[in-house]
Order: sequence, then structure tokens, then C-alpha cells
Amino acid sequence: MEQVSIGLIGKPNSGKSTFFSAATMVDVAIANYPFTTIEPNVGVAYVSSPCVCRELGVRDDPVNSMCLGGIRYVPVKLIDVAGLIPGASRGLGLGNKFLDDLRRADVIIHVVDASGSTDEEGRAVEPGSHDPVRDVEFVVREYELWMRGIIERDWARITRMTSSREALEELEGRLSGLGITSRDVREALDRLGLLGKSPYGWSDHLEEFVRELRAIAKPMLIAANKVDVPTARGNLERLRAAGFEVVPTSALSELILRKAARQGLIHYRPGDGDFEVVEGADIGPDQERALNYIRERVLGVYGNTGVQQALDRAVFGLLDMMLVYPVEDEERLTDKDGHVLPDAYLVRRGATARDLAYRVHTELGETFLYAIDVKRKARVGADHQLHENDVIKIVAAARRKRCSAAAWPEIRRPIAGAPRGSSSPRR
Ligand SMILES: Nc1nc2c(ncn2[C@@H]2O[C@H](COP(=O)(O)OP(=O)(O)O)[C@@H](O)[C@H]2O)c(=O)[nH]1
Ligand SMILES: [Mg+2]
Repeated sequence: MEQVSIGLIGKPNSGKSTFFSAATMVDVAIANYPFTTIEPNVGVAYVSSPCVCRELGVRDDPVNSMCLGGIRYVPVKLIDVAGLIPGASRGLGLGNKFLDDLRRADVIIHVVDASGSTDEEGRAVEPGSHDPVRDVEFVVREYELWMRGIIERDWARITRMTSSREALEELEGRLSGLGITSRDVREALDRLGLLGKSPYGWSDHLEEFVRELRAIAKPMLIAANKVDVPTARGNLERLRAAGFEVVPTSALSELILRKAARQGLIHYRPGDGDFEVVEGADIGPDQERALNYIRERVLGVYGNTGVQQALDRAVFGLLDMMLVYPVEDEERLTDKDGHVLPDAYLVRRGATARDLAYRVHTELGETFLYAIDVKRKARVGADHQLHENDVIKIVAAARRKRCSAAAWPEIRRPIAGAPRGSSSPRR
């Protein structure tokens, strides 16, 4: 996994673009009619976690991320796609386009209108009159139907294969374009008790296989949005009962708060439970009303707007990732340019020292010798499992001397054909 990417999915008018806009502070088309977002918007959002600088009592100077008052914010890719409606996998609405846009998403945030004020196609209805649980059901169904469509074409051929190794390879080949790994495929078969069986025994289990695979490879979090509308309250538990992790959100509130903070009117950090008006700030009556509304209806009731929390849960919870901090100088905790705790990397729990080395640079992974767990002052080996907020120095063999390709044209080919460059951790 190179950069972690989060896909925003949901029916029209659930608040996806507002969520995207708030999370990235990029201005995109936001309007109360369906299909405003035709092309996928890809932006940079941040996940947040307590920074190791506080624990170590140092002042940091981040490079690949930022630190605001002891909270580290690390970039992830956020994809906002066009709304989907029932029948999308058969081509209704904008059809499969949105799902194709989500191919590379590692995790999905399903933005649901929890207030029940829009129907399945996103048209405005009496607040509370539409049941958002139905949206969860249809979105999962459309997603699974789409995935099934991709596998179905070859299913008969694959399940007739006599060698399960070959059948697995075929299946993995079909699915790699969706960002699904061989490990995901094996785990899905394993959960169904089919991994040891001959491919012929799989043939009746396509539907269950797709269901397991979706849950494993494309985990889904529900952002129960528009919680500022009172009718949302009663729907939260029911959404949870549908089997997903639910984070109550008000994307519009987050957007308003970030805009006000950008204008210098309030102090507010993404994820904070409250804001503070800047002394002497020139806040108009409408803005003041909006801020009071957010405090009363959202922050006071739910503790936060939920946007940052949804991003954080998706990555640290559903993807089971954590932050680790590679450094070059283990005494000063710096990179070679003197930046203190310069980089925070997202890695899966269970990642090893060598995984981190590969993640930083392929060559560092290949020439890995050992690592130093800086906080514990211990030398560790390649297979040492990292802990959350570890500070790690990687020690590698001296780099091979690089020759100028122009001066040594014959050397160019072997270098270009060197082991495939990948900075992915092996999961
Ligand atoms: N009350 C309320 N309205 C919201 C919230 N988030 C978004 N909206 C509104 O819902 C409508 C649709 O939002 P949009 O982001 O364009 O939805 P999309 O079609 O899913 O991308 C807009 O009028 C937004 O202002 C929220 O948290 N609370
Ligand atoms: Mg939109």
C-alpha cells in the first residue's frame, strides 16, 4: 500500500462532497441536487493521532506531516465519487462509474443521511421519513453486485480447474486491479472453509465468497451524517445494529468550522470538541448564529463533528494501522537535515522493522541490516514487530555506488531492470 486511500461512497445528497470539502478544505461543487460530482475528486485529507513529541518532551519539526499542539496529522488520499442509487451496478444513475473510481480505495466511508430527509435517490423528503438503514443495505448490495460481476465472468472456468493453486492464481489475477491482495482472497476462502477444498467445491459459494471478500478487502465505516438534524438521533443505534461501525457526523458543521478557522475568526483544530472565538474577530450575525447552532446541536450533543473521527477510525480502526517515526539520528531524533521527528508513517499493526524500511525506500529495505528502537534503546532485527509511536532508526548497508548513466551507458540496463521498485509494506 503506497499512500492510504479512503473512498467516500453513498447516495446523492448524503453529504459526501461536503465531507470531502471539509476534510480537504478544497472547494468543490456542493449543491442540493443529484450528480453534482461527475468526476471523482481526489484530495488530501489527514488522519490524526497523539504525536510522540509529547511523550518524548521534544519540540518537533515535521516534514511529511504536521503537528498541531501535540496532535500529529498525516496525509491520506480521499476520493469523493458521484452518488450511487439502487440499480447502479446494472447501470442506473451514473452506473458503475463511481464504483470503478473506488477501485483503489483501501477503506470506504459510507456517508449516510442519518436524518432521513432524503429518499434512496437523494430527493428531499420529510425529515425522519426515510429509513437510512435501507441506504446501508442497498449500497452494500450494489457494491457486492459490482464485485460479483467482475468475478462471475470467469467463475465457471476457475471452479472447473483441477489445481486449486492455479485457480487461486487466476482469481487473484482478476482481483488485483481492485486493490485486492492474494491474502484477502485466501482469507475469504478460509472463512468459508473452502481454502483446502478443490475449486469445484467453491462453485456454489460465489455469493458468500463475494460477501466475505468485500468485508475483508474493502472494510466500510458509516458516517451517520446530518446529526445536527434532530431526527438523526434515533437512527444511530439502528444503523449500528446493521453490523457496521458508525460515527455520527455533521460534515456541514465541520466545513463551517474549518472555514471560520481559516478566516482567522475562531481557534479550531480538526477533531476538537469545541472552538474559541478569536478576540476582536469580526463575526457577522449569520456566522454567529451558525456557530452557536453547531455548538448546541453538534459539539454539545456528540462531542465533535465526527469528520476527523471518521477518518481516524477508518485508518487506525478498520485498517488497523498505527504511526511510527523513522529518524536518521537516534540521539537528536532528526533526519539528515536536522528536522526533529520529521516523518510519521502509517503502517499496519504487526509491521516489522524491515517493512518500515521498505516503506521508507525500497533500497533501504533491500540493504537493511538492523534497526534501533530509539525509545527502548535496543537494537532489533528485521522481523521485529513495531509498536505504535515507535521511533526507529534503520541501519542499512552502504549503498551501491551509482554510476552516471551517461558516462556508463552499459550499466544503465541492469539498474533499470533491478528488482521491481515498490514501497509497499508486505502485509
Ligand atoms: N443539515 C445538514 N446538512 C448537510 C450536512 N452535510 C451536508 N449537508 C447538506 O446536504 C446537501 C447535499 O450535500 P452534498 O455534500 O452536495 O452531498 P453529496 O451529493 O452526497 O455529495 C447540501 O445541501 C449540504 O449542505 C450536515 O451535516 N447537516
Ligand atoms: Mg457530491
